[in-house]
Amino acid sequence: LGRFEWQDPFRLNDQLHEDERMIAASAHAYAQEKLASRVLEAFQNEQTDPEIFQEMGAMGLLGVTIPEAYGGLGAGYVAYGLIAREIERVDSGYRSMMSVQSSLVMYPIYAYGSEEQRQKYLPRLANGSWIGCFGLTEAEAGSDPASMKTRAEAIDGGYRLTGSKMWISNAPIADVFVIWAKSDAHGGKIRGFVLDKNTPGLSTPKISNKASLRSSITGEIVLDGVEVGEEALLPHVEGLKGPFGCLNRARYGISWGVMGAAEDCWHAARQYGLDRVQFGRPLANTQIFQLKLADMQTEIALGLQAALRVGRLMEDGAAAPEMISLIKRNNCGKALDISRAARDMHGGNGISLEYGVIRHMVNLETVNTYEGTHDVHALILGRAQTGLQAFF
Ligand code: TGC
Ligand code: FAD
Repeated sequence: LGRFEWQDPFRLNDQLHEDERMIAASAHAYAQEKLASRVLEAFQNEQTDPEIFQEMGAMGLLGVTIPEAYGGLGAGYVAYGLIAREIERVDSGYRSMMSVQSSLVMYPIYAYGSEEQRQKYLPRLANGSWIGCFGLTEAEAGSDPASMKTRAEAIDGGYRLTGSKMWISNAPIADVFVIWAKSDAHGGKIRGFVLDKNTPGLSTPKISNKASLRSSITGEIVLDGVEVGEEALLPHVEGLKGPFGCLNRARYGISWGVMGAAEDCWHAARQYGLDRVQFGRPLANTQIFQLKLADMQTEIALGLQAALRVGRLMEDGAAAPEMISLIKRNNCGKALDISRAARDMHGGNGISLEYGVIRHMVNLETVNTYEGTHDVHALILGRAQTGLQAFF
C-alpha cells in the first residue's frame, strides 16, 4: 500500500524534478522569512515595499523562465508555478508583483522585443533593480480589451501615445512600462510599446482605498501625448495575441498561486479546529468541520495536479489557452470558496487580520477578477465547446 500524506494527497512533491524542489524550497524560505513578517503591516497601511523586487531578484525568483543570458534561470514553467504558489501562500499581492514582472513585462520583452530591448531591460528586471508594469486595461475596456482607446500616432522618428490605462499593478513605482495601444501607423492594430519612467507626458496616479490586494500597489497610467522613438516599439508581434501571449503565462502562474493561498487557509483552519474546544471537544472532532477540511483537501489536490499537468504541457509547447482558462477559473473560484470557509471556521477570530484568512479571502476577490474574470473564462470554455461566441 502507498503512504498517504494529508498535506500532499497525490504526492505532488514526488512528481517534481530535483531542481524544481530546490527552487520551491528556496522560494518557500524567502517567502516565510522575509515576506510573512511584513505582510500584516503592508496590508494594514496599504504600502508596497519596492525593495521586495530586489530581494526577489537576488533570490532568482524573477523571470525564471527567461534564459540565463538575459538574467533569468532558464527554468521551466513548473518551477515558475511553484514559486507563485510559495509567494501567494503569504499574500496574493506579493505574487502579483512577481508575476507582473516575470510574465507580463519580462516575457513580452523577451518574446516580442528586439535584441537591444532585451539587453537593455531584461537583466535589470531580473535582478529587481527595475520594476515593470503592464498596461492593457482601460476604464472603459476591461474584459473587452479590443475596445481600448489608447492610440499611437506616427510622428517623425517614432510615435506619440495618448490615452489612459486603469487598474495597473506596480504602475506608481514602475521604471518600465509595457503599453498596448492601437497604432495608426499599423492599420489601427494593437501594438506593444516599452516606455521608461520620467518620459514627458507619462504619469501614474496611485489608486487608493482598495479593500483587497493592499500589499500590491495599483495605479493608472496617463499618457498625455507621450513621444517615443521607433526603438520603443515591440517589433515582433501585432494584434491582441501579443498581450494574450503574456496573459497565458500569468494566468497559468495564478492557477498555482491561488492554490498556495488556499493551502494556507486550509492549514490554518485545520490547526484552529484542533486547538479550539467548544461543547467539550475540539472543533476538528465534529463531522461538519471534517467535511469542510476534506472538501478543501480534495479541491487543492485536484487543482495542483491540474496546474502541474498544464505546466508540463507548456514546457512541451503543447498547452492550449483554453486549458489555462480552465485552471485559472477553477483554481481561483475554489480558492475563494476555501478562504471563505476557512474564515467561517475561525468564528469571530476569522474576521481579525491577525489570523490571515480574511486577508487571503479579500485578496482572492481580486485574483478571481483580474487576468480574465471567472465568467469571462467560462465564456472562453463555452465558445470552445459550442463554437458559439457568447461575449456579445
Ligand atoms: P478573440 O477574437 O478571441 O481573439 C483576438 C486575437 O487574439 C488571439 N487570442 C489569443 N492568443 C493567444 N492566447 C490567447 N489566450 C488568446 N486569446 C485570443 C486570437 O487568436 C485572435 O488572434 P488573431 O491573430 O486571429 O487576431 O478576441 P476577443 O476580443 O473576442 O476576446 C474575447 C476575450 C473575452 C476572450 C478576451 O478579450 C479576454 O480574455 N478578456 C479578458 C481580459 C483580460 O484578461 N485582461 C487582463 C488584463 S492584465 C491583468 O489583469 C493583470 S493583473 C496582474 C497581476 O497583478 O497579477
Ligand atoms: P468588466 O469587464 O466591466 O466586468 C464586470 C462584470 O461583468 C464581471 O463580473 C464580468 O465577468 C462581467 N462581464 C463582462 N463581460 C461579460 C460578458 N460578455 N458576458 C457576461 N458577463 C460579462 N489590468 C492590466 O492591464 N494590468 C494590470 O496590471 C492589472 N492589475 C490589476 C490589479 C487589480 C488590483 C485589479 C482589481 C485589476 C487589475 N487589472 C489589470 C484589470 C483587470 O484585468 C480587470 O479588472 C478585469 O479584466 C475585469 O475588467 P473590468 O474591471 O473592467 O470589469
